[in-house]
Amino acid sequence: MKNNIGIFGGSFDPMHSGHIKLAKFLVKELELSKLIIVPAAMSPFKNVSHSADKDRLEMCRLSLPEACFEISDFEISRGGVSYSVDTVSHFREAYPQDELYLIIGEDQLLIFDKWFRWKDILKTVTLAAVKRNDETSLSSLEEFADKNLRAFGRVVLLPFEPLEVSSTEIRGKIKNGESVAGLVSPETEDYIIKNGLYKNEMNELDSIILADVRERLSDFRYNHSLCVAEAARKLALRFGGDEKKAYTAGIAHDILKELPAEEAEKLFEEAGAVLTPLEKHSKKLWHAMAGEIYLRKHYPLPEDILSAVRWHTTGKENMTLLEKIIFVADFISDDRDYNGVEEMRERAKTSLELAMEEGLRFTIEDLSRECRPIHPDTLSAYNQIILERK
Ligand code: DGI
Ligand code: FE
Ligand code: FE
Repeated sequence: MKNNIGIFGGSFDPMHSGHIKLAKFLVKELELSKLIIVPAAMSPFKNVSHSADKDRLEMCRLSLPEACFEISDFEISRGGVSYSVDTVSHFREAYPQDELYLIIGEDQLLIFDKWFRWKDILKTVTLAAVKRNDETSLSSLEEFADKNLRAFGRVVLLPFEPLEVSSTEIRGKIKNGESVAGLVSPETEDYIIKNGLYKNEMNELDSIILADVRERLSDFRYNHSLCVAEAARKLALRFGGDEKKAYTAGIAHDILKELPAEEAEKLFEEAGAVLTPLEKHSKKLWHAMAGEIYLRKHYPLPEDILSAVRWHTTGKENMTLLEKIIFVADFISDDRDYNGVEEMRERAKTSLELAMEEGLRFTIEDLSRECRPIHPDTLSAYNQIILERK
């Protein structure tokens, strides 16, 4: 006997009541013996995925436990971004005799002839487009399918009343500590809370800056930036600072660490920045100065974040809490493994000043041993801490 089988892809991050309602509707409407849910693989560096693959799969299972639903890790285990044509071919091989339906939204139907190898998709499966009950009339979609698609395969349109709920909304609520009862299955809600998913969601600006950092830095330094951000967030929590600002500053602090010297010079010139002879000589200091100029030019960041980036390498007199947090986070982040890092982490548990003192001494000793100049701001920061030490 020929069975009807549906293929329903998406990021499902997380699967919500709207997906569940649609999945159940599809089983009934298309008389499916099985609906295969295929969570998509996400590009790790674009930061579009908010929870781990295994969590998205598990939340799908928790949302649709009935036997007629199958949760497939096909796209996730292939890795990379999959083309639908590969996914439908895979299921066609698995079910050579059955009627396969690929579920898409009406917005996708209207651009379906732009999909990669769309004619092959139509050859392989029936397209089932879910249509909202709104202005776009069913007949105009039918007309579109007739004119552009049906010469190549079967297309059915399914009018459906969607729920007003989105994964973005759910992630936002979790992040703000609000309840998502009713928006996801109760089991999914438990799972989200138990595993702390979406709690520390990155905001939009952070993910844009992080993508920029990713492009500009080696894997090693990109990872360092993430570690500093995380360390800064924890320090902010410990010492009453702004966790979000600390995280953003951490991500951004070394953004220009690998910028070629000529480009840094151009930035200084453009911004009218005048460097002292010592600063001109010590190129290692440039990334903090250039970083501030670059970030100010490209992102709407508040002054306190910009200045935390500006002073993260030398420090200075009268540092703000956020400046101290970034300075110390740079020394104690998880990726650091120099001699004495453990003692530094211990110091940072009791006081930022204690850790700064040690970090500054470490830098001053190191530089003088190597006969390199010490920036006056580094000395001012150190002296102030020593003089004010209780
Ligand atoms: O960017 P990171 O490697 O994460 O760390 P950072 O921004 O603290 O940079 C460390 C480098 O900067 C290191 O090579 C020493 C140098 N540095 C820090 N303070 C001074 C300094 N160089 C000079 N000449 N004078 C300073 O006061
Ligand atoms: Fe740095
Ligand atoms: Fe750093």
